[in-house]
Amino acid sequence: MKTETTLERGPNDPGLANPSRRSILIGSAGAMAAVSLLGFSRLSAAEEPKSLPDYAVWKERSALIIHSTNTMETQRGAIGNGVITASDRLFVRNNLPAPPASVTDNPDAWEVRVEGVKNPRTLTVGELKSMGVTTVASVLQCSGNGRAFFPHGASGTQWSVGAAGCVMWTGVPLRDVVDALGGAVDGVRYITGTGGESLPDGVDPKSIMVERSIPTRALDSALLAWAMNDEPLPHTHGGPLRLVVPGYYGVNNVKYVKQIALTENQTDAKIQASGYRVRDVGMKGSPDQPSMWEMNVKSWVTSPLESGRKGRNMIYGVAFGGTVALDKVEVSTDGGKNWKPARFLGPDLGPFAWRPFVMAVDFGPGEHRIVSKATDVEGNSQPEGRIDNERGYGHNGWSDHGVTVTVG
Ligand SMILES: Nc1nc2c(c(=O)[nH]1)N[C@H]1C(S)=C(S)[C@@H](COP(=O)(O)O)O[C@H]1N2
Ligand SMILES: [Mo]
Repeated sequence: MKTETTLERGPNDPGLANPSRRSILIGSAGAMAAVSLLGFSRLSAAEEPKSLPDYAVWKERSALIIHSTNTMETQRGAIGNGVITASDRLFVRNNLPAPPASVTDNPDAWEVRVEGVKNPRTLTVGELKSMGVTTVASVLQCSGNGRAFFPHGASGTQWSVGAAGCVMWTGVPLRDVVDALGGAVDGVRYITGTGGESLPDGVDPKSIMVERSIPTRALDSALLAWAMNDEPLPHTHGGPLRLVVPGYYGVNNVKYVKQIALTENQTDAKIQASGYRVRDVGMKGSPDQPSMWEMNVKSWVTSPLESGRKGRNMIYGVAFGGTVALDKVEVSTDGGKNWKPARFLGPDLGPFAWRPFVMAVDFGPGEHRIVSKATDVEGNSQPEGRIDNERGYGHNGWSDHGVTVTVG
């Protein structure tokens, strides 16, 4: 049984919208065809890629854990204690092979279709740049960040803490674009963004396309971004243009966005209809289950990780509240029995950004279990445990995210 589980849910399983290890090994002929059409290589654990794929070759290799060609995580020890994640350390997650890198050769020429407004239009990035501009710091985090801590072996990339980063996005507020095109048509409830990957023939597009719907309340903060950390948006992260939805899980931040539609209903693409749905272990995904939209409050320690020193230690970590600003972070060095407030470090870059924190502690010899617990301004705190769910989404329990440090 154990062996079978390992085969089906190995650490290199490419994840939700990707063909699973299971379909590669024992799937139907149709699934086999889909795998080769998509260009995913079949890798066994021994053949796990150790070098950066071409489209992410500019990344800092030693700061990352390479799970697969399409999934790279920031090492916990490389997260640091800064307010902004360096672009070359930011995690990468592609559900589909990225479009060719040449799409960013002339970024201003990239086109996005806008539907569901009184005057639907196709706009170039060059035109968007004349419609308004804003910069926002926000946390980008995969829904499955923390999946590795679920004991049931949730399928998908086994992310620990590093499928997250805090970056500066620059672009036009989506609301400005909607207003410029005459406002929304009546009756719309969702913003539906479509990714610009080209899909192979012979596969039902709905089954693999990255098309996500989010509630129109996100118009308060959503933007169409062409820059990240003050540089043109890299192809790796969705350049030339990406929908950024501050405080929402990664999947809603559609890369290479080619269409934005204000819609009455959610898209029936698989990634929306049954993907990214929170349900009990063993259940299939369906549209009546909660979708991975707003992120919950979360924090984790980034240093020290394995060994501390006798006497004074500085404990560092990061914390964020999703769409709600943070109130406080508390740290415990005895596994959650006693808590002390940590101090925020550096400037507050707004409600969607993460805040590095620090707490000084004096350690005697032995093992110390360090855990952190964040609370937002609405009083939501991280729970101690986890909410088990089939795909291992949204884990913000403080216990699993702790670290055990040895002082010799
Ligand atoms: N077009 C497109 N957008 C996408 C994806 C994708 O595969 N294609 N993956 C999503 C997921 S699941 C995540 S977690 C984030 C990852 O963003 P990053 O690669 O810039 O870190 O992008 C999201 N947007
Ligand atoms: Mo994700």
